[in-house]
Amino acid sequence: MSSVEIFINGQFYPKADAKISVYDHGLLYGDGVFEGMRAYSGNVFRLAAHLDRLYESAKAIMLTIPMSREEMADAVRETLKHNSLSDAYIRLVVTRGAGSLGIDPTRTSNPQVIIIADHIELYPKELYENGLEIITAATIRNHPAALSPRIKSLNYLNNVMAKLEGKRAGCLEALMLNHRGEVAECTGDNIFILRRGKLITPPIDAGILEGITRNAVIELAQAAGMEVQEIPFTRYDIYVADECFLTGSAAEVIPVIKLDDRPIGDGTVGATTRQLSQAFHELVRKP
Ligand code: PXG
Repeated sequence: MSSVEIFINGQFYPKADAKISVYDHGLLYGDGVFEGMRAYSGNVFRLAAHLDRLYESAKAIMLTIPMSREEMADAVRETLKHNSLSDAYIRLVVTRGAGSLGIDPTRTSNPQVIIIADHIELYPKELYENGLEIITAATIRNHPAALSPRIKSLNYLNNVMAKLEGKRAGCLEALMLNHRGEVAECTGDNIFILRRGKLITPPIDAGILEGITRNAVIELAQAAGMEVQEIPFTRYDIYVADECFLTGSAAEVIPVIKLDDRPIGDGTVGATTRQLSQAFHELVRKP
């Protein structure tokens, strides 16, 4: 694979030389924010929505991003161009910067802006055809009063722990419940179920990340005449659902055929899931 060059604070560095300080609070405390997005045929899918979320996440943690939104959008496109990539996964990271060894974020200087454009394959291709099996993790999603799940922060340890639970149970993704025991989302993907012809997904106040893929799929479903409900539900509703799928920038739309060893519907990929997945792939390639 050709060598990737990484954007750090306005300059490009070969992957092996792309480094930041070990005193950076992003490393020491997970103090920073990030975005994961995709480019299709040279266009970054919903770049403006990703930048809205990035700047809002930063505002929520009182981190001032040292670039305007326009400069950031240009930097993202420049990173793709610099690496001659038209279909890619883009990871944008803003850390609090290097400081003292104490937590105090006011003693840091120079937030670091890092943009990586590379390829990602989250799940093997056959799982998009055959569907994923997931389990419910015992680790719950962050309590919204502790750290809002709406902030896409570098502090992903609760999702990492849930992912590990999934892996140890032989699953590539895990379902996370919220502090009320309702379905929230998976470790890096939002969740949808289809039941009696209605598409259902947890509301934002269930304590989830407002996924950009989620929002695109809701729009596609509504445009296709489906009824979409953003309402709280529990695992029971997944056990008795007709179909289930996950959405995310990295995962795109991936079917789920089993939760906690119970087949969902007839245990195969459903027609609506296929329809929405296809509609999503058409949407992202629209100029
Ligand atoms: N929920 C969470 C907790 C996420 O981190 C999504 C939903 C989907 O959001 P978008 O906007 O992408 O539709 C995410 C984002 C990974 C990985 O390796 C996944 C994400 C971010 C970083 C890494 O699985 N997903």
